[in-house]
Amino acid sequence: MKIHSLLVLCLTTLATLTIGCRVGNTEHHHANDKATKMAQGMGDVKSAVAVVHPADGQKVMGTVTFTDVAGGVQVKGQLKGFEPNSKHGIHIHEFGDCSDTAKLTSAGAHFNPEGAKHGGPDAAARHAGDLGNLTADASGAASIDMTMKGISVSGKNAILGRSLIIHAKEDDLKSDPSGESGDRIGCGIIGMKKP
Ligand SMILES: [Cu+2]
Ligand SMILES: [Zn+2]
Repeated sequence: MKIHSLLVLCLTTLATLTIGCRVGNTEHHHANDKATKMAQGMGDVKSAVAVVHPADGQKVMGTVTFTDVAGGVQVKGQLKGFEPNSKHGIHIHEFGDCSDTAKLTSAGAHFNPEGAKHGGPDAAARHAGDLGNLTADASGAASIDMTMKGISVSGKNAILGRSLIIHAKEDDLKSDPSGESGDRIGCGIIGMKKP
């Protein structure tokens, strides 16, 4: 009887330990799976949109779409509310935060994942977020349609969740860190586009 009881105790203990271990492992795996799926989910997003709103006292507004294409991201859109025949720096900034409606400092600096210096969209050395300039026509409207290298919507150097910023002045495409493009007059968060 005594040996039998001991055996049962041993088996019970072993079973408890094994189950405990399994539960621990299962929870661990669930947490990992969730993180992986979330990351994969974000990585699957191929198109995004930014609706640009004016900073306090400004007028610029419009919509710009971002679509993964071979070699980069196609950036396409229309904006209005500029002075006629004017030029304005346009960049992707690091944070999707337009909450500082006065100065838009909440958007942070130019998106610069490679630690480069500021440049134009075609320069060898440039911030990934350097889109160059918008040129407004006589009615104060401007359009953009270009392929940006070195970024993706949600893969390497992802722009999803960052912001698109429009400036008061022309970007000189060389002065580090911001091209001397002046105040930030418009901001749009780059979010998932409805398919
Ligand atoms: Cu900027
Ligand atoms: Zn820059």
